[in-house]
Amino acid sequence: MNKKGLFITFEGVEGAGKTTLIKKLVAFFTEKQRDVFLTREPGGSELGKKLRSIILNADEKICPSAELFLFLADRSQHVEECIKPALKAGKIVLCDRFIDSTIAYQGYGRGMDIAQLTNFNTVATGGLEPHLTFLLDLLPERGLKRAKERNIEQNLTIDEGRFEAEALQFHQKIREGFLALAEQKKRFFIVNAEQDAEQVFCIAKQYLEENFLL
Ligand code: Z5A
Repeated sequence: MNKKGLFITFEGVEGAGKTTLIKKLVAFFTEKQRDVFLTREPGGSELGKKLRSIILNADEKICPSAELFLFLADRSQHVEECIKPALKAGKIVLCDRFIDSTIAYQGYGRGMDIAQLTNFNTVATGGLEPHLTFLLDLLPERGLKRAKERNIEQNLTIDEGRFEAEALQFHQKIREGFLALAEQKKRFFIVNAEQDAEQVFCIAKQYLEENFLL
């Protein structure tokens, strides 16, 4: 791989193991002396941090279109302020959720028009697409259980519960949405997230080494 920026995104249902994989990849890239920029949506920029606390708060009454535009506002600022400069500086950008989450959650989950959402995404990103997207595929009931156990273990209060509060059927639609996207877009690589975290990391690492010449 040359020293041009590389943009990698991570998608999947809640609790699929994105954060866990990203942490392992940060260590892997750092060992290779590559400059990594770790970020997430929502909440990657300063404005985004404020938006995140509004968007994910289940007590805040937000209609589906307002929810969508909050995610898009977060993304617009994030791309301009954080992602584009990091790529320009030749960094490896690891982003926890990006455009595909909008299609899966607001499109497949909330039932909004996918073609329209795709156009909105293009406005928010200026057409920027990831080079690679890891889809951690897991049954939503498994992911939700993992996330719940993590919250108990780490004594985390659930003040970001807007989507956790949704029925299992909603989360099943999200998984279907991600799988449909992965069939359409070449940049996706699906990893079976049922495997233990180390195996998930080894598969992701091997794919990177084979396809991005690290
Ligand atoms: N959203 C949207 O609707 N539209 C949009 O455009 C965007 C987002 C960008 C953000 O949630 C929410 O916003 C998200 C979509 C919506 N809602 N949901 N649901 P978030 O950022 O707060 O959280 P999240 O993205 O859903 O992920 P998470 O709960 O943080 O999960 P994770 O990062 O994928 O998993 P983890 O923290 O790495 O792992 C969870 C636990 O499982 C933890 O205890 C790990 O130690 C354990 N784990 C991890 N991997 C494994 C394996 N392989 N085996 C066993 N246990 C494991």
